[in-house]
Amino acid sequence: MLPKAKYRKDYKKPDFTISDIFLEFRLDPEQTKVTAKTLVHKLNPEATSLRLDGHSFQFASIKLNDADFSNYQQDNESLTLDLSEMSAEKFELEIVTLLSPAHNTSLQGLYQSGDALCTQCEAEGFRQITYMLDRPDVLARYTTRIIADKTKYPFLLSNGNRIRQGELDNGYHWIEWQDPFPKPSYLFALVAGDFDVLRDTFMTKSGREVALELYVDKGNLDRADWAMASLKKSMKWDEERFDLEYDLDIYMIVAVDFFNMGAMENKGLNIFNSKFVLANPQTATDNDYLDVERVIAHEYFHNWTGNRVTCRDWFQLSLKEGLTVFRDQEFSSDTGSRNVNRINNVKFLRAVQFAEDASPMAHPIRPEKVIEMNNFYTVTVYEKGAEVIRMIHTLLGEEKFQAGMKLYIAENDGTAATCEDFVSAMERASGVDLTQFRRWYSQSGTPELTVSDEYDANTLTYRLHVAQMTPSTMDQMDKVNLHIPLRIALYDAAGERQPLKVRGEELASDVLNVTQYEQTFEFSPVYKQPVPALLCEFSAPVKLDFPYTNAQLITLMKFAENGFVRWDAAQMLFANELRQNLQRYQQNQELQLSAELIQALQYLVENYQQDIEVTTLILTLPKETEFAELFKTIDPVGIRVVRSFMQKTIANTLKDAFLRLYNHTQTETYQIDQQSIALRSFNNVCLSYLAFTDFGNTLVAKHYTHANNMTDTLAALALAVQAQLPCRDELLADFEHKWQHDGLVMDKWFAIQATRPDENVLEIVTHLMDHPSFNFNNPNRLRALVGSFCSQNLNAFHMIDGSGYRFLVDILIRLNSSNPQIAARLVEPLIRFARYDNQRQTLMKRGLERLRDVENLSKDLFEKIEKALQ
Ligand code: B3K
Ligand code: ZN
Repeated sequence: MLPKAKYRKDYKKPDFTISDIFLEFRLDPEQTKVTAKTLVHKLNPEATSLRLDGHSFQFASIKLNDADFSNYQQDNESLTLDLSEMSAEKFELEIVTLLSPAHNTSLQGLYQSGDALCTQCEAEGFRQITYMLDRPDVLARYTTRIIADKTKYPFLLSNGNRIRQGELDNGYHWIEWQDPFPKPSYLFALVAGDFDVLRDTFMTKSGREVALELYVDKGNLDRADWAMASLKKSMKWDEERFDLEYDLDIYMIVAVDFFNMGAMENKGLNIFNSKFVLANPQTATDNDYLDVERVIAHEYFHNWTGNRVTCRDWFQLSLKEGLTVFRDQEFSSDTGSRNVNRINNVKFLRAVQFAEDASPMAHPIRPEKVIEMNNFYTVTVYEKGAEVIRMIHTLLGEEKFQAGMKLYIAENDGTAATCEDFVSAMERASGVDLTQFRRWYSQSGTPELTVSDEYDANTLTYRLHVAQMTPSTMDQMDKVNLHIPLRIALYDAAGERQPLKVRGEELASDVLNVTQYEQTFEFSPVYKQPVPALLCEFSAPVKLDFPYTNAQLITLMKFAENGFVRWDAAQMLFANELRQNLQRYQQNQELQLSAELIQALQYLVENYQQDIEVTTLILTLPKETEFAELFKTIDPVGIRVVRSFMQKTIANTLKDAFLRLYNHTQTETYQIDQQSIALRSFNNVCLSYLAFTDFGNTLVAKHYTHANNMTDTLAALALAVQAQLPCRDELLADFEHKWQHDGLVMDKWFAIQATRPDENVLEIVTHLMDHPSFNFNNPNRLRALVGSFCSQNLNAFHMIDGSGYRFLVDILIRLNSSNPQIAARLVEPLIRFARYDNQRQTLMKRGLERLRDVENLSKDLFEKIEKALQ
């Protein structure tokens, strides 16, 4: 039987709910016994049957009000109780199930990670533990008793407060936890194991002391401090900016090595992929540090946006994810560099979310139709979702936005809410009409803004003609016009900012409301022909088309007041160069960079001190995958050739300046603060060009040897490989020798190997799957090696002989049964065949057909393959 889709429009309130649940776990990796006692309430007096979700365990028994009960039907994913004889409004169920966590490679439900046992329940993992009304609008109070061998599992953790504990005679002990806050089953968590613990406290602004506990694998305490500091910083920031305070007496974070995603916000007991907890200067790069801080913050912020106010159904996922990403972005921007954060977020959105819109998986931030919910934890729901919240913030301003937040939380605290509840609160608290704006929730795709301008020197009038259009996506043919906030600024040709006036009156806001298919905005007086900065700070997640000349872009890049605008102008310049040269390449003509671009870069490099962060980001040549998004049909070979040409030409033209500044920006001691990170990044971007000059080998090898931190070590190693320098084998071997015991650090090495420009990279990657540090069941290893190869090494994955596709399909066939969630992540590059030439398309489709015919194809893969082959 083919998996069936669920539709948002079919939402129905549950007939029954569960107010209290008492769980007992007798833990054993081979066979864990779970007893679940629930207090069930009938909400719909007409209901005669109760369907509980559950699968992947052994069902042992069921009792209703303490009596054996056999009036039920069981299928692959549920148990349906016939309650036609039951008139009581309220009754108790007791269900016993048997699980084998050691053999649960799906990493959902209860599973083993290293020597520890842990859970992952979002979205629908709780039903792998026991039969349950496993839906987010059923909120229950949880009491959890955990019984386990005391030597193997000295720590037994669950949500809420520890209320009781005791010893048993056979070397076992038990602990009971109670969570005072009703919550949906997806926020349930349990961890058992032996750990090192970092303890601290946080005093909330109302004066409550919260115990903070961070659990890491034994021996890893020297990598835990940064995560703890990040947690305290997040708690403080949320009090200051959002006036939100933590609500339990304890907050625990556990780091585990086997985890499908980044982390999970379970109430009072976050479980993290160790990648987003562990950091010290020897093992983590600056970016790792920032990622740890961001993810710790994100999960903490969920306590209010996600846990206290949760989602009514999974179609509303962006209600908590979009909002929480917006909050973590604001946290990073308030406590670090706003420019760097905005630029990196936009880079990511353009390269990854725009690509999703152009793929078979296109969906609105609030999807209409889902087969496997895990497939919708996407950049669209998360990052575009955050952009939608950011647009509301732009339209309302901080003060009204915060008033909207207050109202939203006051109205929905302790309940399961919808996106509509959020928008409606924002609207009522601010008085701003969001009727048309709501379409962002239901329309998928990347809108395109086509802008042209017109200057009348006689009347001193400047006009911007703006047209909007959202191209059809695979899920949605017809599109409507959206409410798009378009932030602008005007400069003159010398880079001087011009005021925005309409008939002499200065505008109160620099945001234009684009609401129609075509609109003209008129400004006067404007004394000189302006250079418009459009979509400043990326005020909406759209593509912009304006016929800029290179000279105009260079003016903006040099002189715009806003760092984002300067960076964005540079992106357009690079894009123009790439497009022109790709054309030359495809027509067998000689490649060349414009003198204008070279001069502009020269100017930037010489003046780097004006804004070292933005300069670094401008100099960071877009990745092949970023360039690829400029084209409807992607030429992986051409993009590699042209990008590499650009890299080498810039390097060799500006090498003297790069060398001087490289030498000038060396740092001695490693410090992790905004300024030091900025300096290191600049230093490393200089090196990234120098690597492609004739002294590349010497410099890169020296950089590696002298490095006293992972940022520099890794920069050198990656460059040695990318520039194919003679030192690379030695450096690769050195790194391997030093870190082979540590999978997390080795992931960096695997990723560098996977993205090698070498001809025989597939052979290398295939061999590395037998490397002692590789583990097929560990998602981090798979993402580092297989994921990087297929999604980042465009040239090799799309090899015209189809070898890259065959490699991936073979792996996916294995993963289909061991970890379907990861399989469905890794299949992404393959379902995007429509973006390639016919020959590649045929090969890619053949791969997908081979997958489709696999026996017991998971829902996860089925959903994506069906959409792609449709
Ligand atoms: N809410 C979790 C993600 C759960 C993923 C389920 N497949 C992490 C987060 O977004 O904070
Ligand atoms: Zn989240």
